[in-house]
Amino acid sequence: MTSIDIPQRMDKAYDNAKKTIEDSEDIKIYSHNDCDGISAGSILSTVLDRLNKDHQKEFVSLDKLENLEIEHELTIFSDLGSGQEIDKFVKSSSKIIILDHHPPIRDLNYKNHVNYELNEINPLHYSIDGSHHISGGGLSYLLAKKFGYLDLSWIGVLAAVGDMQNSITGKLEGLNEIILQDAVEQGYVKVVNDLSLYGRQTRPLFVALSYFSDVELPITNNTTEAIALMKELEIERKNGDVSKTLSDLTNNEKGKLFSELVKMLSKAVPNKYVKHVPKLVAADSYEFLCEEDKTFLRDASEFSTGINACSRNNKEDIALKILKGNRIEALDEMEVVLKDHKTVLAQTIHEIEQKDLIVEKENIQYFDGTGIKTNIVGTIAGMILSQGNWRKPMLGFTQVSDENQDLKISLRCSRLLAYDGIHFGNIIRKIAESVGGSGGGHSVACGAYIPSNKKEEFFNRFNQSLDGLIVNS
Ligand SMILES: [Mn+2]
Repeated sequence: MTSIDIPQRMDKAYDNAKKTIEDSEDIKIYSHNDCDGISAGSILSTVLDRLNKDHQKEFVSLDKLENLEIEHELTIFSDLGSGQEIDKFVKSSSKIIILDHHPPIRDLNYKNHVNYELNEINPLHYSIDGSHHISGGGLSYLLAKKFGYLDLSWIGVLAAVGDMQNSITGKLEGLNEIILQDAVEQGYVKVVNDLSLYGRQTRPLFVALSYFSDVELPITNNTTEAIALMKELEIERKNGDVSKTLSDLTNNEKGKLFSELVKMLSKAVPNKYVKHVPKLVAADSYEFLCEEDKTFLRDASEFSTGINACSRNNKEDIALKILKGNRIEALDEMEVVLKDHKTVLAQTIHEIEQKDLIVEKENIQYFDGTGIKTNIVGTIAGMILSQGNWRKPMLGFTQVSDENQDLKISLRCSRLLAYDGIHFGNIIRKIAESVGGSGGGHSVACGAYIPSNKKEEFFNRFNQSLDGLIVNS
């Protein structure tokens, strides 16, 4: 049982939002076009479907929100809106609901001068952590809950995982616990404390092990070593003809693997990181009990990859159909998108390796990703980390678009650096702003936009700013 409560004033804001929705007929949802935002949009759209409310929905990137026209009676923003100057777009007759967990530019006492109806629900207004304690999808679920739709709670769990809200502690915490508790009580989700390896349901275990990249181990990028490790621990590689996945292991086997990984890691990391090692190896995972066993939909983390693949290829409609329950043609479509997405990622990584594009400085490493789409450069940075030096963050840059010469920069790093107290989201924001750009994000995954002629300056400043923080041997 969780002892977390929604702050009273926030709860009241939800009551008001419910009433506004009940009183409105012509509704538009703008939601962010990432896994969290698509989950949020699907929850809201499902609520409106059930209320027989006509509505339109659009998934947008943050920059597209700059020139918006608000024409509908009620506009709901989810997983975005708090950072935007909504006043510029509205009429006095507009009704606006914002459900966002990003840093807000307005506070609770904000008075708009257009006199429109604004109900902005943001956890940061109540000193609740918006990076780890509630996601955009979670905020949308809490609204659905006001209508009694507790069956949508699993999507709130998916949104939080897709938003990496559990990435530091390996658990869902804060208001996320309320959502998780609903999902567990309703029978939609099972929490499994498990090894922290990606691909629990679908990836052969020896492959999952070879992707371990927070620290470079003998098994990293080496399936032969991974297979040898399993043999040594007497863990069978196959079930009949099929490779075992993490979800096939007995608790005893998981225990042996956990101990061995902790041992290997403790030997491989500098002393100051040793205390953080167990957190690298174990974490809660979330299983969707209504999904078929051994499919990527069964595990929250793998499911979120499917949604992300759709979002990065502008196929939000497919993701939306899946989230609304279509498991027939939408699932086939998503599998195709996912497969193509993985092919593109593998090709791109191969190219970066072939061309030897990773540049290493004292405290950082980066690659020129010119030609890579802006929305996958972060994923690539995360995957390529295992080719570089895990002690340093990996950054990649690419041009924003043919029309816009600015650079999009993405950063990924080992979770050990975050456990050690480094928050790269804050650092990248500061450095980007110092060269006339903008940035932010999580401690282990973040990004920035900067003018292209400031590239050298940006990387130099970034490198310098980490003096003394990075173990760079
Ligand atoms: Mn979000």
